[in-house]
Amino acid sequence: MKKSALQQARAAYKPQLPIVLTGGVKVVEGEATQSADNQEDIKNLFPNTYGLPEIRFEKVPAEESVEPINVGVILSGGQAPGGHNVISGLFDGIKNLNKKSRLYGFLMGPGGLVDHKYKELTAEIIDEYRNTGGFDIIGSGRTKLETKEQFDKGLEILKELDIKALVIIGGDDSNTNAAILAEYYKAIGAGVQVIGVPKTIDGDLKNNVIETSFGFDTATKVYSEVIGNIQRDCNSAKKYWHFIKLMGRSASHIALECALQCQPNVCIISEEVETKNLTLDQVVDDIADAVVARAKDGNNYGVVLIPEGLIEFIPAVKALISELNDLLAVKAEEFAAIDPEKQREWVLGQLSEANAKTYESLPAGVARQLTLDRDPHGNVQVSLIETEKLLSEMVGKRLEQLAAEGKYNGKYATMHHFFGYEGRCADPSNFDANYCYALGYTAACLIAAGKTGYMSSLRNLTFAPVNWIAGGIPITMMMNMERRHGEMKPVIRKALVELDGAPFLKFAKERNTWKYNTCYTYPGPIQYFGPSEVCDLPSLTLVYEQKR
Ligand code: FBP
Repeated sequence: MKKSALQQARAAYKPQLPIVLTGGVKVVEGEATQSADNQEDIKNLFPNTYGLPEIRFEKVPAEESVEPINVGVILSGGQAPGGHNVISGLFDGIKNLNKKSRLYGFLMGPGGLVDHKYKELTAEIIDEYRNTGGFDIIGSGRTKLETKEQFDKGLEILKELDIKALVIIGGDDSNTNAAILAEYYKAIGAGVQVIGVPKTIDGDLKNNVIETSFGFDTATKVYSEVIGNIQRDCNSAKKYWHFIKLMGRSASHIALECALQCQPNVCIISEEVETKNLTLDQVVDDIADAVVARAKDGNNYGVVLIPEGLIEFIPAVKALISELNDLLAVKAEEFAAIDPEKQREWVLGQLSEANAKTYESLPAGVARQLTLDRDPHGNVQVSLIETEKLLSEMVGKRLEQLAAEGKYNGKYATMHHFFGYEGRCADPSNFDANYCYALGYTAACLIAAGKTGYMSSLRNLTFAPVNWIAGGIPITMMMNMERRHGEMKPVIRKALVELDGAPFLKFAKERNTWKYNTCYTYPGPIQYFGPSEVCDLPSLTLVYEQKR
């Protein structure tokens, strides 16, 4: 692989480990835990891994004779900056236990375990990927691990390679499956531990014990850089309204973080739209209000941030998606057999009156997207819906009406952007490089401590990495029951933006000033070398959440 100058220099970066992980560790157990909700149901479904205590590591002198251990690792779901550092931290962690320990990577996601596709990750391979973005060391995939056949098939290869522990690096759905796998292997006495690592740029795998998921920091810095650049361009030419859709399937954490970093004119937060029961027209009116007010001051330009999940949070659309999910769960084959030209009509005939009305009111392309292409976890593929165009066109129509009523006489020219994929494989920021390496190293310590059904955890993340607290959180602690594919299932509860949380309150306090004035900030590119106050900044979301 030909390496860029930055890649070569960055390869030498030494992630900082929490001080507690720099020798041997001892396990300190906390209180027994409970699931986030539906305790009885979760307890019944996870009899062997429910109620485990939270654990934290304390530093002790390094042990001398630990047996070598073979470990497997899987990257699951969407890419997130820092995955390679999780794997290098895990590798160094198990080699530190015993040089003869071996690490096997299953290829292209959970499917690699089921299909027995793997490669051994040697020191030479690992060294090629330290501090780099991407998941290309072993690839990733979205195969859902859920059936006993898959688990048993996986166990065959784990036994063949004498693997005693499997680390699943994934988001909420993948870690849910990690918990189910851990429970199953424990129940049948398979002798394989399963450890999860919290990954996703979306930032929605967090709670009061998992402070953030890895990749969020880097991805939002990449998006904020380009949003800042667009703002400066727009403030120079003063002739376009830029509609920027930002990735983040459900939660609006990415949009909120970018808004805090860049101070755009408008940023929509899906969770607020849902809570206030807003219609699409009301969202459009809010943006049109900014366009009209700024035009009065001669400012026919601005920037609007739109979270990609918005469409699903508009209450009427949410109700529609929920009915479509149930419908397609039972009639998927019937739907697939229908001539695509007639599918719209068929769907309209199946829906309740209210949902049929919503379905009919949506542009045909958006409505169609809602009936198609669920990912293997049943999620609507919102990144394929062009919400930024939908909104800018609706705002244009509203402005025409206002102009006809003599209430607007500005110019309205638009540009559209979608920032998502370009942030998912960036070289990890110092924060993510350190966090990921420590997550991987902590996973090795959890394995050495014989734990299963735990998620690797680092806390105190706004402090310097040496002060981070390392440990493990039982995955069942984050679970509740939710309706999926028409059935109640145990899942990790997704963390949405909290409207009474510090990051949103900060945004809500400032947003009207940003809306009518031009208060853009320009974060610039991620810095890997230079002063700590520039290179080591955590996300503003974390800073406000942990304000001390
Ligand atoms: P994960 O939840 O697996 O981390 O994926 C997040 C994400 O990047 C979403 O923000 C986005 O909607 C989705 O993946 C896109 O999926 P795909 O990579 O399959 O196009």
